[in-house]
Amino acid sequence: MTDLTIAAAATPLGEGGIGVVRLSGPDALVIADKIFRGKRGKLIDLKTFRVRYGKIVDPGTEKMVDEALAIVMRGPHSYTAEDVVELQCHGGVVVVQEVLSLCLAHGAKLAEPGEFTKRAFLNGRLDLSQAEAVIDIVRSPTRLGLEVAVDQLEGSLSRRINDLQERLYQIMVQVEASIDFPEDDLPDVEVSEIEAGILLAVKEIGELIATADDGKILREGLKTVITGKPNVGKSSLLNTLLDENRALVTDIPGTTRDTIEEVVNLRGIPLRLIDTAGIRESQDVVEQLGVARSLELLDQADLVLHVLDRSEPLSEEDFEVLSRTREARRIVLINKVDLPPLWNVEDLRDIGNSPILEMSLLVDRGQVVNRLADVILNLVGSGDIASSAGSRAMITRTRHKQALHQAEQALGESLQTLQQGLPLDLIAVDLYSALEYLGEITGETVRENVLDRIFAQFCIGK
Ligand SMILES: Nc1nc2c(ncn2[C@@H]2O[C@H](COP(=O)(O)OP(=O)(O)OP(=O)(O)O)[C@@H](O)[C@H]2O)c(=O)[nH]1
Ligand SMILES: [Mg+2]
Repeated sequence: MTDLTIAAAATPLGEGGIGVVRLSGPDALVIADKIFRGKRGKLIDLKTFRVRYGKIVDPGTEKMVDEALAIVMRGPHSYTAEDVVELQCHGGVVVVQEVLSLCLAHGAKLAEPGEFTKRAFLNGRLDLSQAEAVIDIVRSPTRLGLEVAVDQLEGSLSRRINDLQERLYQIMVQVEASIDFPEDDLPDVEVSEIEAGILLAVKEIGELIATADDGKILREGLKTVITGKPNVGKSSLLNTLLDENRALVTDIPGTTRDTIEEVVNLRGIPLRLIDTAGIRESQDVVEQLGVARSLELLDQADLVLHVLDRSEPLSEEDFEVLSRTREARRIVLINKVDLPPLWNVEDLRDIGNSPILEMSLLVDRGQVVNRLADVILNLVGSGDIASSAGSRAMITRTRHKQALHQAEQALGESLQTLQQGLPLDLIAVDLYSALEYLGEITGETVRENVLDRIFAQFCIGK
């Protein structure tokens, strides 16, 4: 527990119904009492989970700053497990800042990003995967993403990890018992029992890792880059999927020069759609920059939507981009089929097994969205993200996935040691590191710099 009391605005700075300033720490009530004048006495005398109406004043002059409600939540039953006071004032930029300044002037320290949640973790109220779920809840781009994050906050992942750890501990106990009494060689039954236990753990870790692709998509969205040469209909596609005229569409090739990014909710899957400048050789400096950026984005895409125009001859630019995205998860969209065709699907090269969709963004916009949604949902993740989310623990972060991979590897090594009949001390070492890697997920064994990185992603006041 720390002896510093922190304060921050818990609501975004802007106009709103209410604005909340939150205090947490041993002096939360004392500091609040310095600036809050309750109608019926001091907050320090108030029971936990009670609300009091009153005024916020500058104690030097007793001048009123705002009227407010004060909520008292005493530790350990509070968000941070410390004493917490939330001051609900009117939701305005200046008034919230004034109330916060008063808290800071009377003994509180300005909270760092994520510091409230970090305290909840350090005080043992949440484990690390649950603390991470808090920020995922705040940021979740769709309802499905929210469901997965809420499950994680509820401990779905923690329980799986704790369960795995518990069983590995038991194996460890068996192994260590036999190290302590080396004269009694381990009977064969016990060796095969240990082996079976480790194999089962490896299998379960593998199952968790297998959810990582879907999990990442639900948490972060699918980075979807729309590419193709100029004038094929890329911006028309963006507008169609968004159902609004977000990007400029003209019949002049080279209309889009900068990238445009928008999030679309496609049956629960968040697509981070990026419309890019059409790719071609250009003398125009601005357009060249746009093309360079398009190419860069192509390399980072989770999904590429390559648009082609069937009413214009295929060109080297078409083929260049097709060959560049050969390895990518890609859908080839043949547009403008309402116009007389100048080529056929057979004329395409470097298509691999990318699905092909023929369409007209001018004539059947409504159908395009549905057909494209079917193809995308088939192509990404497990193909059935929507129904698998919420029904099981999912891995949504690279950090968790890496820790699981490392645990898997350590267990793999312990199996080899076992199969080669090497001394059991060696297995103990591998089991121990597998346990440590699993502990990184829940935060048992995580290093301080990793913690700092995690909480730095939060906003101030969370
Ligand atoms: N006939 C026909 N015209 C279309 C279709 N889709 C788009 N267009 C037209 O094609 C032109 C170019 O469309 P955009 O969406 O601006 O193309 P773009 O690929 O974004 O072009 P750049 O930004 O220049 O790279 C516009 O005049 C659109 O109205 C289609 O299916 N059929
Ligand atoms: Mg465009």
